[in-house]
Amino acid sequence: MKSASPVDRGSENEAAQDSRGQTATKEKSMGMVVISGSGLWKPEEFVTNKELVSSYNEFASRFNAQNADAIAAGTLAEKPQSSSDFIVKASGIRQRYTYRKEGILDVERMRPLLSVRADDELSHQAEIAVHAAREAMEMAGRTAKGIDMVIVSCAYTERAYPAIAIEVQQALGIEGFGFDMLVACSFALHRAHDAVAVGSARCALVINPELITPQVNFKDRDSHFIFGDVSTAMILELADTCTAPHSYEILATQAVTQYSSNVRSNFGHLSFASDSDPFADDKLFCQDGRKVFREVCPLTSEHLAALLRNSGMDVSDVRRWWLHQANIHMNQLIMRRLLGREPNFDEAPIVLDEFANTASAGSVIVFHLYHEDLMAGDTGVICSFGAGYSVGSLIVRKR
Ligand code: CO8
Repeated sequence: MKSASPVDRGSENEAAQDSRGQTATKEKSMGMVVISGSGLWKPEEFVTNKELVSSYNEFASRFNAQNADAIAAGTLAEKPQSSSDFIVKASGIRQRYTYRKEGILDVERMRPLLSVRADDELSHQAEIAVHAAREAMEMAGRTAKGIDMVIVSCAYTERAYPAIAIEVQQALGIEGFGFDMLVACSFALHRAHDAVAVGSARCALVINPELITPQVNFKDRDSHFIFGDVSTAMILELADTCTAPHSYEILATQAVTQYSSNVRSNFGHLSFASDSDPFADDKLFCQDGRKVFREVCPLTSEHLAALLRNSGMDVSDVRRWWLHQANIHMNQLIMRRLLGREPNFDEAPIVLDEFANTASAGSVIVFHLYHEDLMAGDTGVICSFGAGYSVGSLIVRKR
């Protein structure tokens, strides 16, 4: 399904729609919404490719030895060895931050060891959300009093309810309302933008507390290296109220979704009733990486081309591309399709080597780390893409 997320600001707007039904809206001055702050929290602990591969290979060797007869009889597949060189070459990833490293490299465990927190303690995910939120609030010069909407958007929330966003709201002393969304950052930024634009919120805090390593299958050679943990945040408010030193007008937003099971986790509340194993492999991150690569790159580059076209802009008008950090070849291919040449780091920064894929947080990480050098009037694009499939983007201009 393809859907558009137009923003209607009355006669001051210029909205354009292309043949695929994607809509971008270019705003002029009235009710202009800005990004006024961003925050990034990363764990102290990280796992290098070398550590990860060494642990996986030991696990695979033990598995193969323990199941030698079945493997020889052809009833069980041998576990192949992983390689650091392959990981760097295929993905650009050299390490990943881990909220808890303990347990991940333990061949008898192969998953992080997290404590169970009591119901009256701050949850793991709310804790990392608060870290990133505080930095974004500081950058925007906003206290809790000035914020009235909190959105937590990420690949997983650690429980169904109460919403992590509401817990964060309480921890920070924010009045108003909050909710969780299981989708990439741009979709949450769109919701925040629209709420501030129409006045249902004055100032929104959007947080991406990505605790992904607990859902990674570290026994699967094809995907054990892809994800890392991190937390990011952004503040959105009206340009009129913004006093931040670095702020960005949101000129246009656009979103598209297209159903696919090629990135999937079957983890969910039905496991209890369906008598299926809640810890089976299909309840962890699963993907057909080649198909994802083949299908998401054209979807994203066409989406971005349409966004610019519908906004009356050209790719050459964009000073910086803050793209989701999925895989270095995906990011390069998307940019090549747009620019007709290789992008350089200054145009489209990459942080995969340090952070790996951090789902909804990836494009916010690159924005946070690489925006202060832009000059007033410079234009950039924030774009997230991935599971769903879902692609969302925003055109922003430095004030
Ligand atoms: N070590 C050594 N060899 C390996 C390894 C390994 N670890 N893994 C695979 N190989 C082998 C394969 O078996 C294959 O061997 P052969 O040629 O003999 O069959 C060979 O290497 C090549 O394998 P592939 O063709 O599979 O390798 P690719 O070059 O396609 O790279 C990737 C694999 C890196 C997985 C690549 O396909 C990829 O990155 N695809 C895109 C995946 C992606 O981006 N997925 C995420 C999208 S969604 C998202 O980012 C948002 C968050 C989603 C929410 C979920 C959060 C948890």
